[in-house]
Amino acid sequence: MKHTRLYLGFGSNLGDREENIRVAARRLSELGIPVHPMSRLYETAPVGDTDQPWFLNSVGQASTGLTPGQVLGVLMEVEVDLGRDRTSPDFRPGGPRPIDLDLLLYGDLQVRQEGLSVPHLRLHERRFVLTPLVEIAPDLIHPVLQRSARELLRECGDTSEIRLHDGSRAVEHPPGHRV
Ligand code: PH2
Ligand code: MG
Ligand code: MG
Repeated sequence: MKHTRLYLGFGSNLGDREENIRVAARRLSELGIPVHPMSRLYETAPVGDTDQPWFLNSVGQASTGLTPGQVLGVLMEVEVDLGRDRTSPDFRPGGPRPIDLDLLLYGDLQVRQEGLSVPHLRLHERRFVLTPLVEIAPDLIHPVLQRSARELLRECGDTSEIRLHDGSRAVEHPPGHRV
């Protein structure tokens, strides 16, 4: 079976964020999307809807025989498994979530259709994606923009705060932001 290399974005800002990301990666591997390598975890200020807790973000590489549509199905299954509930009255698009799994890149594939956009539409605009991506794949070429991950990070206008997660649970957050 033909295998394709893909890149996944991991984000969490509710509950035990580190555990959520680790469990998600393990579940993905069990479901046919072995994630390796995975970047370190980054502590990132929320982008877009800023009235929510800080995120932990990471990016993982995987290789799979699954189609992009099948990958999306698996990502959604794991998100739901980990408590993501899009039907809850508390749910807001772009708002807080125990886990967010995004298909960033699927080989050199370019698709723009309802429910499936690869490369991810905002990948090049987000330091919380580009910083961990550069850590594991600095020379990766974005198939549409034709620039490496490293170049995209250098040219990215996003100035929101991001720092390496120190692995401890005693992380500082701005006043009013509880994890
Ligand atoms: N995800 C969002 C919206 N804003 N901000 C950060 N720092 N990290 C995220 O993963 C994130 C976000 C919607 O997917
Ligand atoms: Mg996302
Ligand atoms: Mg998402």
